[in-house]
Amino acid sequence: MPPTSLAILGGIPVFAKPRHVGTPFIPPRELLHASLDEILDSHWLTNNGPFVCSLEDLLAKKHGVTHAVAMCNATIALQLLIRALGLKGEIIVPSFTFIATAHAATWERLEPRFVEISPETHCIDPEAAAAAISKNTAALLGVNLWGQLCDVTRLGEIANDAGIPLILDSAQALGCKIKHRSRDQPTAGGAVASVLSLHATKVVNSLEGGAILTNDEALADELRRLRNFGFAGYDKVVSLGTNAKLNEFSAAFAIRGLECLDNLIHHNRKIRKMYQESLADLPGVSFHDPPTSPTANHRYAVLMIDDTNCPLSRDELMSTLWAENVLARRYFYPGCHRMEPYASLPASWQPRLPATEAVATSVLVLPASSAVSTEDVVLISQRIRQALQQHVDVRERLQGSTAT
Ligand code: T4K
Repeated sequence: MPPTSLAILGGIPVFAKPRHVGTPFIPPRELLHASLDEILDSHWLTNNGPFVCSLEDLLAKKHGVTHAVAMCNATIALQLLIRALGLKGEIIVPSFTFIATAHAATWERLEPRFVEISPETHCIDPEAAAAAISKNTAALLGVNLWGQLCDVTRLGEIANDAGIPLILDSAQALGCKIKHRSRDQPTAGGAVASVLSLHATKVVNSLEGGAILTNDEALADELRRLRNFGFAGYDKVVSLGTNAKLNEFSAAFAIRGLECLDNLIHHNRKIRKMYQESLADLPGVSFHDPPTSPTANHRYAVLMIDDTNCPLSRDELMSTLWAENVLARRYFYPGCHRMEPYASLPASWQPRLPATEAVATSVLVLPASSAVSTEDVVLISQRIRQALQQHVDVRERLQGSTAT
């Protein structure tokens, strides 16, 4: 069937309901209902209940670590990790990441030093990180972006040489196996801890939630105290703490999701491959496909639009897709260093990050995840192709709509 006219040119949107980049995965309802009944019958709703403990066991096993500490979300988890490690001064972090990475550090009164990413992986460039280390550097904070790993081995070596810990924002990388080491094994390589997100948009979710993975028992104990007001037993408060607990229903939701993880990853791979193959011949369009770790979760489908070769700019293509109810996103534009409060810091502080800025102006994240079907991918790909073919009309219409 020939495709109908593009919605931006007056046609009917290809989807009646929006296709999001992050529609949550909902585990089978009968299983959720059974878990909910169990929780309600037990009258144990939060405070380190049996579902939270089971989730922690599952996450630790899945990631090959000895401890997983569940948290209310990944942002607070990062903050508590920074606090538990007693970090002070500067922290080296990529600018191309969700703003939570930088905010968590800043909230804990660290100064983020933004460094470049590798254009091939979109993850922190280890040599840029090494070059940024100074006497004030407290830690390296790598980010495992798009459900795959940054160069943990090289970053671990750099951190060891500098005598500082490597910690990882693994919010997007549930399922990815990372080498972890304890603080008393400084030459072992790997990260001291990594932080997962179980936010609704992640490959598996607990509505809101997160967890810290580590092989460091003392660190895990400290994190458990910090998330529970500093309690080390009934009536015994040994330090400052906060409330960063995960509730039982969230934990049950994530457990039911983890039971489906292999199928979800299989689906994600298929969706990504379909996008990649169906868009391969389009001028100025490439699919971000770095060499991935065998445990990558493939949650994100990321297009790169090269404005110099593509008949439409990234933003023009995005507007065209939004008219079709395809809500593609330009994550993480324009880069953390260009967002507040970092953009208003003195000029002497402002980093030069040309690779980051080039990537941030090229990325277009397409709807993926369990809620996107293979038929959806065919339709979305067709619309992208059609938009580029009709670029003259599309641009004229977009310019007209901004002029009015
Ligand atoms: N570090 C990194 C590298 C991260 O990516 C994140 C989170 C964090 C740290 C912090 O983790 P948490 O503290 O959240 O555990 C979303 C998520 O809110 C955020 O968790 C995620 N990264 C980020 C990449 O994406 P937005 O601003 O894009 O949210 P929003 O509301 O626009 O939703 C995203 C998409 O999902 C849209 O297409 C709509 C759709 N959606 C969303 C929700 C919440 C649904 O269809 N249903 C839903 O319930 O940040």
